[in-house]
Amino acid sequence: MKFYITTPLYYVNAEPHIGHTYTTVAADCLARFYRMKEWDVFFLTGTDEHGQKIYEASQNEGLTPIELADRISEIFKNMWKKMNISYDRFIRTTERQHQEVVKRIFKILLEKGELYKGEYVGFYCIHCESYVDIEDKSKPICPDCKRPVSEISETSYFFRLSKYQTLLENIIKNSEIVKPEFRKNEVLNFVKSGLTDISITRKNVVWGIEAPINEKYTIYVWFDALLNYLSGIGYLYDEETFKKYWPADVQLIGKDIMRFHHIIWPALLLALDLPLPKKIFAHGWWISGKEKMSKSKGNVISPEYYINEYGVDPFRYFLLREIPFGMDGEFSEENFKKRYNSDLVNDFSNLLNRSLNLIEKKFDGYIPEGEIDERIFEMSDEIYKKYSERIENISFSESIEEIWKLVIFLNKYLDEKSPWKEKSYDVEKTMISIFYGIRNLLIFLNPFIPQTCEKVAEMIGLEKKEIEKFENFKIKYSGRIKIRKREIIFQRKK
Ligand code: ME8
Repeated sequence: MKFYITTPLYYVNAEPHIGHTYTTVAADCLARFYRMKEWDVFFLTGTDEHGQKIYEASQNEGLTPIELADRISEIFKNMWKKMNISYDRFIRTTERQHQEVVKRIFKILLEKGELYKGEYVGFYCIHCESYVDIEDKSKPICPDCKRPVSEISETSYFFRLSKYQTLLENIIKNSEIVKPEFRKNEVLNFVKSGLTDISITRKNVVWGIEAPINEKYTIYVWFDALLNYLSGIGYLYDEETFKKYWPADVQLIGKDIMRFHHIIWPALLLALDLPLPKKIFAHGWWISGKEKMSKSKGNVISPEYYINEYGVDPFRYFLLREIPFGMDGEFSEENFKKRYNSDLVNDFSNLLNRSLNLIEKKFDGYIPEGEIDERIFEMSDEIYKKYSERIENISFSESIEEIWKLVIFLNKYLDEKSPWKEKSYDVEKTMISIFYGIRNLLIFLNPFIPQTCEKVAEMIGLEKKEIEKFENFKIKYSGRIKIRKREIIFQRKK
């Protein structure tokens, strides 16, 4: 089985913020989940580097566009390294190979009659890199970001988007392509309201891929950027890889870029006679101070603070646990701290401390051998089924809730059996069962908080590879296992 997952390509006009880390951590969690099922996974992310917006940002910083792109794409890569993002490829739209693919696709579409030359008269929002309809022409403001827009009147090549209206309507209605489900109507209504052909070349934008024709045009940045999902896995130059992974299984995006992904993108694929992605999931926004986070509003929360103050894994955990994936959520330190102290410190870290402490005191650090309470395995089995279902449905928070049933069970089990009391009985059985319960937790939580799981595995005397496959949660070890060292994984924050 294969699993191809993508994130949007982030613009290089600004450094990564919490919103970018959100989509990327979510994609990473899915990629890790499917790798643990031993599927052949390809995880693509990268940066979107052309267009007016980047050009202007570079001018403001006194750099050339490629200098800015080099600098910011490096910052994205470093951030992903810090956050343990296990991408298979980081694509930059300024790469030669990607540019060649975009040019070839342009030519193919031109030859197929999917493109035609016309005149574009209308408005353009540089911030959204989007052609926009303006209600009040005396005050030309972008309907989405509310910034002033510029008027354009120029010849251009158009893509016949309108031709796909009925086909798209049927596809959206009858497939899983628009996710979550509650977004379907919104997209359908937009399609039904009428699609117009879109201009995909620009005359006066210098920072873009040159159109492969005898006139001087650059290619519209969204046409260029969307095609990364094809060029990133070898379309038109490595057919074997492309055949292996296309169509994409899950494409993650924020709800801000749904129209590009749920309408223009499938139409381009239809025009190229390519199969459509299985799911394009639009998640909600992190809000800060009641508004969507963005650099220009000055309400951007930097991931660095949370990584330094709490650690990478608590940050990953919070992003995926706090809010159901399709919904918006307020990002605040207060909420973060609450979640951190209750789930990671009280429930998880305390379970580890109490258990390892006992094993050390009562058994000299050796995991006792003997009978295991079968409920641990029965429960793990059931949890794994539900957890898998939920994660396959891209419901991260709900899937963690399932895993947490085991955390709660183990804490309760420990309380009930009270192996620290003088007169407790079944101490061996209790502790060996707790050990296997913890082992299974590490397996289940591995896609979410990989660094922590690896560290705890090492602490309890296991190898990293033993928690890297879901199959392993059924295994019972033979031979003695000794705890290696003990440390407090998560410290309470005041
Ligand atoms: O749109 N909350 O790039 P971009 C949640 N280059 N997610 C957020 C967010 C927030 N407040 N802010 C940003 C582009 N995101 C194009 C994409 S794809 C071919 C081209 C995330 O840098 C979310 O995934 O503006 C959103 O869709 C993406 O960052 C936009 O990143």
